[in-house]
Amino acid sequence: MVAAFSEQFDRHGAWRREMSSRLKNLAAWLRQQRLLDDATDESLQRLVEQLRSDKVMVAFVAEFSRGKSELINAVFFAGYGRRIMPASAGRTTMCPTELAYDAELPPCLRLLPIETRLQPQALMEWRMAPEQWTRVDLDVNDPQQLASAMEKVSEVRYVDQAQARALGFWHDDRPEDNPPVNAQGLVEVPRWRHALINMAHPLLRQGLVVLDTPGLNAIGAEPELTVNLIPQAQAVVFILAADTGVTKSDLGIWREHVATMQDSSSSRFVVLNKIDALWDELSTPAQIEAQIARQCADTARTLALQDDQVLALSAQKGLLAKVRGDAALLADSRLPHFEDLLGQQVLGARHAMLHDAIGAGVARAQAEAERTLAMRGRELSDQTIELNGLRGKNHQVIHQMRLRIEQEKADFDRSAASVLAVRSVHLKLLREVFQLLGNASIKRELAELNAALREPGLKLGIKKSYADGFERLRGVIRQVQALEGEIHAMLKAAFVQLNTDYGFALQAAEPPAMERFVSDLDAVERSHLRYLGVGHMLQLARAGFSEKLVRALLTRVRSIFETALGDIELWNKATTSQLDTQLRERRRAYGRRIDAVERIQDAAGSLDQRIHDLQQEQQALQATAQRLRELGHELRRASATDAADTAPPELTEVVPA
Ligand SMILES: Nc1nc2c(ncn2[C@@H]2O[C@H](COP(=O)(O)OP(=O)(O)O)[C@@H](O)[C@H]2O)c(=O)[nH]1
Ligand SMILES: [Mg+2]
Repeated sequence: MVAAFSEQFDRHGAWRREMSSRLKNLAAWLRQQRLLDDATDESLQRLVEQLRSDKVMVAFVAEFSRGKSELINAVFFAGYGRRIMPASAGRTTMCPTELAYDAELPPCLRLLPIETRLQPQALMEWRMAPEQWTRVDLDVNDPQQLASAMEKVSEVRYVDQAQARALGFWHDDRPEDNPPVNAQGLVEVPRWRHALINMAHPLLRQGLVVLDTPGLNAIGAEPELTVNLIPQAQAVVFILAADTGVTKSDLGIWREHVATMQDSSSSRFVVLNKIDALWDELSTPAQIEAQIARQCADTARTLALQDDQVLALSAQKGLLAKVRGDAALLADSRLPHFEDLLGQQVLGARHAMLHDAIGAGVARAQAEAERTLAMRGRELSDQTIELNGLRGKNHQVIHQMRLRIEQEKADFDRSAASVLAVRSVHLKLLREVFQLLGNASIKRELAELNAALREPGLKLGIKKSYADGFERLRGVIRQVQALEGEIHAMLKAAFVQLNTDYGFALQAAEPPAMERFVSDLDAVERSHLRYLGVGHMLQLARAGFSEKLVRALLTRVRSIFETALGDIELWNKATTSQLDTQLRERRRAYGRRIDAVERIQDAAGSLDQRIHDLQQEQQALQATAQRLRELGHELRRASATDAADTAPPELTEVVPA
């Protein structure tokens, strides 16, 4: 069964919504049972947020006029019945364009003027300065207005060579790659540097982000695109055209931006577009078929791929067929096969990632709740034994027992001091971790690389500086890992002591793994080195360019360190919550025991009645434990349902018991 990308994405969206409503129900139920500590609450909320805001970015990377925008229209926007991205001869995207949905904003197109390239800020920083962008509101109900507003991404300006050079579109060392000069000696450059389209399209609402890029010249001039944006996309679609074959500049883009991403986690697709150019009326279908196969094989060989890794299709006919509802033409366009693969790979990977996160989160919540239930169960049976021992005893014995419980409680109250001592050691170590992952630390570790990049002139030793800088950053993560180990060992020892001394059931949670941040750093380093490796050394000699690269680097490293910090904070919270929960549960149990004995002393309640109540509470506790297992099981089962394979599930409300 071949499923259109939009259907697969809808199902994935429905699955995400279902999972988040199940997680919310789990949290509500846990809260009702007084089994939800702060840390579990926060980690479940984070999961819900992750499910809600999960983004899937599909980046289209290719030379001018290969049909990127047309393919985007065909796969995502055919429902509008017309082109949304400008894709007709002479009306091509001139600047990188991101299509996404942000509920905080009205439907609009935001454009960042090309002149911002003369300033050092990274694209990420410009994103946070909305006033610098030109905003055009979009009327989503008026396809005509929509399409004409979108044409802004095709706007150009004419500047002299010096300006073109300053903007990054003119290179004296590679004259053959420079844009043409008009009769007045002026160079055509894009009017905008970056475009953000905000639209409440169903796919975009569910977290799809589409990145349309212009050709080689413009991509090359924006280092951040290459080192940050494209490597972070979940899928990169590289497009060639059947009528042009593989040209030198196609190869340039392939080598520079696509081929090297093999080792990254994103899926890569190679599309041979415009196969309708081969639909020759005088050839038989078999001949056409053979010709397409031959061209795919040639392309595969040039790019060093397997034949079946090149997907032949016609974006234009695919779009036309969808708009007209022409099933035969749609089949001929071969668009559905590409959509199916795109959906399966991208959403499959997304599903697996979220499924793992849900599994881990639910298992943690369940373990925490089970620990509390076990503790409650133990208290109940201790108390039952205690009360059974009072049968037929006189007042004096009962009084003695009360004194003993009060003594025990006084002993227990002293545990608070020990808990406090553990916490203060814990916090001291954590503060070291927070400092290591803070901004000052990043700046310090990258100071040399930063200085090397900012030094004027050719930077021949720059690769070494990168290697050193990143080794230092990895060193920081290793230090954090060591501290985590230290904290974990300290907590384990302290918990064993507290458990023996005061009858707690504390268990030190495993620290969050840091390996993934090391590999994130590796990926950033690779993307920078790769970028410098393909002929950007000369550009690096320009101060403005290096400045941008430095800023792009810092923002990226900062976000990796912040994520690591977030994980560690949650781990810390889990420890604190566990201590709080156990202190609270124990205190409550003492209160109940004293209360029970008091009632018996005052003859306010019969011993038998009290013991009977305890038995009922035990049963209720078992029912709760059973329900907890069921909820966990249901959640895991629903999460495992492959979003891409099943019909959208009904949104079942798990009614709190
Ligand atoms: N014959 C044919 N032309 C196409 C196809 N896809 C795109 N085109 C045309 O190729 C030109 C460039 O397409 P566009 O999407 O703007 O290319 P981009 O620069 O890569 O975004 C436009 O005139 C399109 O109509 C296709 O599948 N078949
Ligand atoms: Mg385009």
